[in-house]
Amino acid sequence: MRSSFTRRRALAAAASVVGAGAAARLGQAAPPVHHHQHDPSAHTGFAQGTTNVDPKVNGFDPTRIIRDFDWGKTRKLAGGRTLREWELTAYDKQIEIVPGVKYDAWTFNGRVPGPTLRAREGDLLRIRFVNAGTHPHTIHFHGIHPSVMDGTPGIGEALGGGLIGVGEEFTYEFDAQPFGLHLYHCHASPLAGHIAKGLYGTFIVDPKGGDRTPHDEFVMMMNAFDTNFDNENEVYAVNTVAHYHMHHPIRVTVGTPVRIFLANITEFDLVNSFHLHGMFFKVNRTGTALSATEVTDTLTLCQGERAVLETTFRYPGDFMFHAHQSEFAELGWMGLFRAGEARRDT
Ligand SMILES: [Cu+2]
Repeated sequence: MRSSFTRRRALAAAASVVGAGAAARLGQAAPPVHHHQHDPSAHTGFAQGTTNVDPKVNGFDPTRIIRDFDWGKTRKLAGGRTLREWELTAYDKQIEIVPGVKYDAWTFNGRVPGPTLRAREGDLLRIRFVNAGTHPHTIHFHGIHPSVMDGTPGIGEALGGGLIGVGEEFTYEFDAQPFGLHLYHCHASPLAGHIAKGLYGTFIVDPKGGDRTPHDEFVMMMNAFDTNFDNENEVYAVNTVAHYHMHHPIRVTVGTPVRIFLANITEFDLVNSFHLHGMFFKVNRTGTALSATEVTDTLTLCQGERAVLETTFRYPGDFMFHAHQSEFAELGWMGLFRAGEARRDT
């Protein structure tokens, strides 16, 4: 069944300012209206006066996902090396991406994005992939690895790799290298379709010899949804739920360094971008160096590109972040950081 939630109608809804009215116009049940009299986030266009998707509906909470780093199950191998293991199961699941708008997603472990896998450079990684979905899939990891472990259809199939059929499984095994901010995603054909359905996640390799300096860390996948399958996105977000962090600002502390692992997994639009209000940030493209290459307040990433951003909020209050393509922002890709003063214990 084709969804009636088109880009044109979504934009018209966004322009109407009040989300509850927008939902009604789209023929969806209008969500209850909350008036945030003392909430500075109330002055923010589309998000104003609406509630957002209840995390219980999806079984995952964007506020948790943004800080959820999965280090896997570990054990020491002979010689002292760390083996890190995960299990990723692909299965179909309907998710809610805007209040009242459902999307028939394909997920890793029931989430979009999938778990954020995190390792240290030089670890041995083992990822057991089970295809419990309705189409053949793969997991293609970015990074350095043998070809059979690449998760590309037609490559390494004699050794069990390549396309993994429905009901089949395969265990990917490779070294964690190089350090940086990588992706994993299904590489089955048609590629854009399999990625856009939700089969992706972030894969972080920390540099050997200790962690990066401690920061309050967030993972943000800039993603989008083509709800009527016309190869054009109707909904944009970070980590899936449109406007989620307009309603649930990301709490940060003035003076505490912040690190954002930012990835662009958007299909059907060539570029996406990240703009932060009231602050500048340091940029480290692909996270493969320890020093910044750029200081800016707006970063553009092509499909599949990512960057590590670092900053420290200097003033308390709300600071918006959003795609600098206004259209994407209005269709869901905007949120707020809420910076609070550090607690002073006397
Ligand atoms: Cu797939």
